[in-house]
Amino acid sequence: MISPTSRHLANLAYLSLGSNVGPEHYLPAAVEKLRTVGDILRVSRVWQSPPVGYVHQADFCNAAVLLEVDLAAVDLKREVIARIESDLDRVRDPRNPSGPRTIDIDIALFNEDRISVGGNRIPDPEILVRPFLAIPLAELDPTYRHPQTGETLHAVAARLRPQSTLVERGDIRLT
Ligand code: PH2
Ligand code: MG
Ligand code: MG
Repeated sequence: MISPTSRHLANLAYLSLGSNVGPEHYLPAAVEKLRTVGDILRVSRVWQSPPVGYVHQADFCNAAVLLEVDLAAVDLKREVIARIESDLDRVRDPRNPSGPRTIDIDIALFNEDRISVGGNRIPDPEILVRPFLAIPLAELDPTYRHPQTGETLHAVAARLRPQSTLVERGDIRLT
């Protein structure tokens, strides 16, 4: 249930999107669904890179969306994102939680909050080490300062870019 106290908040959710099954379809479809939830203020370009972690799967396409919502982070995750992921054919394999997915939507940053939602930390600690997270997020707001390190997203992305193999997928447009 969506908690009533969260209704009148204007929150900024910085979402990281990933797909390695039908990304040409599922990334734009996810943005269309997010439009019904709040105001989309910015969207990044789409970037392709090899899978990190479980490597025996297709390359990922990653992007980021800045969404203004009247929801607490926990409700955004549990009610809205979970529903959108399942509407978009996300199937979870309990034996391989890092396996292929049509769509993955993670709350990477939420205002300047430092919180935990369903076992996931916000800010997502991986922002500081994964180009596929930092580079799209920096396109949303390069001046945003990481709540724990004070580093701007622009600086994080610039630091990670030399070691990254991201290739722009200009054929997938989210705007
Ligand atoms: N997501 C994962 C595991 N590995 N690799 C890339 N390149 N992009 C992702 O979004 C990604 C991944 C689990 O969420
Ligand atoms: Mg993820
Ligand atoms: Mg996820």
